[in-house]
Amino acid sequence: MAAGAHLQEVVVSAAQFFEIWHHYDADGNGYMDGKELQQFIQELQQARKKAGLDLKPEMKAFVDQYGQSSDGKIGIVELAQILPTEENFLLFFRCQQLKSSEDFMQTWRKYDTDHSGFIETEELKSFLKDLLQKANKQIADSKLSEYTEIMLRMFDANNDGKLELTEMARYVLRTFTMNTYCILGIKMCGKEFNKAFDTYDQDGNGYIDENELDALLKDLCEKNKKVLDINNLATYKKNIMALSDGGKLYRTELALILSAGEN
Ligand SMILES: [Ca+2]
Ligand SMILES: [Ca+2]
Ligand SMILES: [Ca+2]
Ligand SMILES: [Ca+2]
Repeated sequence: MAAGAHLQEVVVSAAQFFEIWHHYDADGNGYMDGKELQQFIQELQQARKKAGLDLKPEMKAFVDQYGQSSDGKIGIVELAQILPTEENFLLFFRCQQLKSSEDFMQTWRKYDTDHSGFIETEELKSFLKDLLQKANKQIADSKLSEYTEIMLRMFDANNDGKLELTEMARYVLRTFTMNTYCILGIKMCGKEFNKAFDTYDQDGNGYIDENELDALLKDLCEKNKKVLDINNLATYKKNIMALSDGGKLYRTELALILSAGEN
């Protein structure tokens, strides 16, 4: 069945939700925007009509808000609120206790139990399990595995079967601006990163502080003029510092942001 047909469902299952998202975010940039969004709105209205279903109030509000404008931009979290999504699955999008970058980093550290720098399947599963438990929901282990699989596929932009910080942050962290994603898009190889870290940790105390970060970012902007704008330096700095541990960026932390890993 085509993804568009799922829009006729009274309840959209987790798997259908994933197909819908995947289909309408055609360019895979993490948003439904421009033509994608207009197509979605059109087909949503058609599908509900065809199935003899009214637009739910949240759908109607959404159509009213975005139907006429070409600059709308919908993330996965918003989509989950608009569609009649399977209740337990929807919960993952509702109980986002991650209000700040700091919360996010703490959660990340907690669930990356093997300190690999990635959230792998089992770690994601225990994260989702805890979320459900906090909401007093009991679900079968098989269902939890299904949700985990779907969440993983949904967030895993580079298809390596595990989540890196940036893949997760893109969806969960609303405070991240597009500007910051530009920074996150610049990855150095492991060697290059270590060299940069040693260079910019000027006092050699093992972490990059705010002033040292300033120097690092200036040089990064200089080297990547096409993607980074030196005028945004303060924003970049603010967003990266927000991920730090009390103003200190340790090697492993900064590596999550700037290093592409081994080699
Ligand atoms: Ca898109
Ligand atoms: Ca891990
Ligand atoms: Ca990945
Ligand atoms: Ca230092």
